[in-house]
Amino acid sequence: MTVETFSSDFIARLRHSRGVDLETASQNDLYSALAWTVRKNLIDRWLETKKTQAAQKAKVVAYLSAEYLLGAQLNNMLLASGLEQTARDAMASLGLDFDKLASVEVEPGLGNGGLGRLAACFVDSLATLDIPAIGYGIRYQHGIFRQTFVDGRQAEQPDNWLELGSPWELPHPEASVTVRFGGSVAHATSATGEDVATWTPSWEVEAVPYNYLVPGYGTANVNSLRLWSARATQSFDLQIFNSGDYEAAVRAQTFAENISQVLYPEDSTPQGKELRLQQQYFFVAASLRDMIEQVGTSLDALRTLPERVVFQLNDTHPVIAIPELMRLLVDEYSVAWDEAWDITRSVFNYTCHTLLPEALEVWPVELLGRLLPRHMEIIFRINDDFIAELREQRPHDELLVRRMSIIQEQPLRAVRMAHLATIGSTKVNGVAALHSELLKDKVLVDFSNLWPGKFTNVTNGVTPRRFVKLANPGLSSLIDEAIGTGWVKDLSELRQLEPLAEDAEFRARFRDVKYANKVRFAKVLQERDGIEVSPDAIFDVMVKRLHEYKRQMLKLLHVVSLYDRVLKGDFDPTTLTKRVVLFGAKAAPGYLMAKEIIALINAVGKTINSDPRLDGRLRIAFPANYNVTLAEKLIPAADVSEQISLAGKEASGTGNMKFALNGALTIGTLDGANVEIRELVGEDNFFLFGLTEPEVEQLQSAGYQSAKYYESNPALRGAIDLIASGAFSNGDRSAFERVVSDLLWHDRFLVLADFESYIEAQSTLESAYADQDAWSRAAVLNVARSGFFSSDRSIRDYLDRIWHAPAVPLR
Ligand code: GPW
Repeated sequence: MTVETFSSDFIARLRHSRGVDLETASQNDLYSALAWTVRKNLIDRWLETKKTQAAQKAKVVAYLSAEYLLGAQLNNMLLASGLEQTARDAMASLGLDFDKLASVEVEPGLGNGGLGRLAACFVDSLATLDIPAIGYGIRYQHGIFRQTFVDGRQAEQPDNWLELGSPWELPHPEASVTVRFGGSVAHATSATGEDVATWTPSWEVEAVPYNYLVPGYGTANVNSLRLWSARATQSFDLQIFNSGDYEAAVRAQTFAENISQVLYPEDSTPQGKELRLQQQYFFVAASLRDMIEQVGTSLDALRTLPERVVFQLNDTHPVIAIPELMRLLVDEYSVAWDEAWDITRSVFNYTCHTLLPEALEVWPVELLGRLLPRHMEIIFRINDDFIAELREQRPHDELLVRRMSIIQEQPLRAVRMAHLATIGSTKVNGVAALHSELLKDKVLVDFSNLWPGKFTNVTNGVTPRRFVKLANPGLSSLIDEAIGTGWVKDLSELRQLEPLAEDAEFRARFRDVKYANKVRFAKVLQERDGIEVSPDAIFDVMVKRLHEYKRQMLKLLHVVSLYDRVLKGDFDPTTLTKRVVLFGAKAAPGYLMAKEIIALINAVGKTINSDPRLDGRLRIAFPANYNVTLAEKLIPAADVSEQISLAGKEASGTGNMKFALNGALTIGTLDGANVEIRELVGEDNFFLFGLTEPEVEQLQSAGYQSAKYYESNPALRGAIDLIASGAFSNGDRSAFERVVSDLLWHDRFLVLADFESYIEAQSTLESAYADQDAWSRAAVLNVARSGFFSSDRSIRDYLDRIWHAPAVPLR
């Protein structure tokens, strides 16, 4: 495509779809036309992909995820279509500023954090590897909230990403699927003596599919993401309307459409709200129906399901799919229960993403039984069969039965979704080596004893397209020059950079790229947030959801203790290496402690940033509303990556991988994928600190008392006392009382126990940074040795260990 055809397509699109010309177009008109022009160039590939995959009856990977944190679309679509330069030149030829237009896009933030971003990386890699795959999820009208700070405290604004329409989606209301809820179940016995259940639901909604293109990189393949949007059904409306109650009919519409209104903003802590269960069943029921219809609903076709599709459950959020498939097979298609169960178990696999007990989803039997009465019965039967089998294999162990039952009795009768997922799946995987071990040995130990072969690991990964090629063009060019361009599709090729770590000239160029990225980010921060940072400082970065187990408090105590020592005249601040501590973090709106910590970070920032005694050598920068768009600018600029969760709590982490791939050095604990990062990059190129997971266990079972660490470590005591003194709250000693007393009397995540070790590692880091050439060598080695963390590799592992779905390349 030439610049001229691009331009004329663009103008035509502006006129014919938006009804405006160049002179009258708004920024949104221009952005939309630009997006449409780019999209047009991927549609033929997309249609060809669908045709080829259908013709071959290839096995399809159906990824079921309640979240997709996609990030901006235009940049990725341009990369996939190879049109970036053409589009830029075309806009320039029309006198338009490409970058300004691109910045009109509001990223689809249909996820909370790591789990949702992982799903987005996975669909990217599946497409790139030519795997027939579809991502299923929910088209939330409002994605993750927009965060602002009011007097340093988090305030939430609704995300309105659809306000001006999205040019990337293709709605298909004619292909809607009806999803039913509530009502009651009647039972009868068939002529052959089988139980026949008839579910009479009490209400229903329509699920409208919206398709999104998921283009592979360096391939013609373009897969689909299908997100469902809720709409009131005609009959539902009509029923009420005929009764003459017009207002009720309109209200019913609102009620139905509520289902896909908003993403629940809790990350790793389910709230157990009824609407959330409605969302889960809504998208899962529509997706199963969609998939099954593609395979066929005759008995013969249904029996081929395991060869035609594999469903991957992204955590327990879509696990209601297991009883739903049983219901479809048994109740709607008259498959015998045992055969249906064999089919069901062979098509599902479950990925667990946590170790925190409070993150394990449970649904009260009362709620689930009211919303989905037939599913509740099916779950009970699955459980009865499972327990009968268990009692046969492990007689006289009723405690084991209670531990493993899908139904928990205390403190509330509820369905343990992780147990249902494990029982109903072929494979269960964790998301990093350590996490998968802990899953097997702790969280799901009874199940791994019963079915050792069921458990496996697939270490997470990130897409090198978005997080290196697009986000870090400077580094990408440098790599291209050194080893060619093959790394974007085969990230293990980065290994070829290793010898260049010894090349002083290469290191200097690598340093120049990092510096330029810091300058670029400083500019973004200035324009976006009015925050000033100097590119000459160490960029020390901690970006992730605010959660106590991730320990933003530990990072903050480091800063406060430095400040405290300066105040006490312990050392001369001019000897400090200039450092900007960058935070980015959203707190779940109902997570009060997390919000207190945000307020404290901002309060400390306000004080130290304006204290002349620090001479600008230590600053905190906390831009609000950290999202994928900001990450793409921030990560390439980072010198230091903070991965400081308590060992045994972070399942994997994926930000850690993005930083290493962009040449930041990690300071971290032996948690999640940090363990593998350190093994690969080498212990000399990683700043390790903190207790190990077994040490954490030991300390906690011996009776951890955080106050002892406070008593015995003067630097720690100084930092905590300074916070408690009101130094960051205009003398108000009570302002951060909750945070302080929690640290002193609870400290569930052993912040105080790891403080000393952390401070030591930070001082080692600071000395290391002083030798810029040695630092660059370590940074180059981080890049060269992190190719393993491509999500392409994760997907190959899923294919080998779990999915067994062959690639279907286009001719
Ligand atoms: F609790 N993760 C997340 F396991 O982002 F469901 N949200 C969640 O709700 C959960 C996990 C859940 C994250 C993990 O915390 C992180 O360690 C991991 O890297 C990521 O999922 C992707 O596997």
